[in-house]
Amino acid sequence: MSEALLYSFRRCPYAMRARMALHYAGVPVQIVEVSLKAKPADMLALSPKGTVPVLSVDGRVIEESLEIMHWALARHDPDDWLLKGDPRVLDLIAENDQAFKHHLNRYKYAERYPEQPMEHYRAEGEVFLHKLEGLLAGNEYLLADHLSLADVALAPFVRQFAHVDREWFAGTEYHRLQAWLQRFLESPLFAAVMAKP
Ligand SMILES: N[C@@H](CCC(=O)N[C@@H](CS)C(=O)NCC(=O)O)C(=O)O
Repeated sequence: MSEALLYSFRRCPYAMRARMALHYAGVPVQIVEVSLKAKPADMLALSPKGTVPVLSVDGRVIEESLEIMHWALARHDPDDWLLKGDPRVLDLIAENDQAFKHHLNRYKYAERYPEQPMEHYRAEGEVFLHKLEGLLAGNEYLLADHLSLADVALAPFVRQFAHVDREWFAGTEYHRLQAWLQRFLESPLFAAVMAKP
């Protein structure tokens, strides 16, 4: 394998999850930090859709974060992040990437969606938080007693939701989710991919 190149943006939740999977799988990768306002021409030549992350490896271009994660785990998945193909993993990620992400955007940028007050969008997003809280009643992580692809794919988005109004999140009843997020934020894995270049 030639050295992989990842076009990334440090604070992008999709790029974060791709970086975490690559790091966990031990894939040597050169990270190119991109300005979303001035994307490099070589990145756009590889991936005209213009979103990060983009992985270029062995003549192949992978331009979806979830696909990058799967590519990395197919190489090396020592702790069974894939949970032996448990379909709940992809179902949960789909719910995150579709409905929850939709509500998160409206909550985070509520001033752009004046049809409803911010609290409305937050309440819509909370349906997912409530579900995650329920999942954590059964195990320490979302779907198992160890980290899985679901935790890693979702956590950057739950982090964003929590950080829109940290005081509000800290005051909610989602105690298991708060602890889960805190563990994630303090993990060596997250620290490794958030280190400033
Ligand atoms: N479905 C894509 C979504 C990636 C995405 O939307 N990334 C954002 C940054 S967080 C982006 O690059 N947006 C383009 C822009 O802001 O110009 C994936 O999973 O990789």
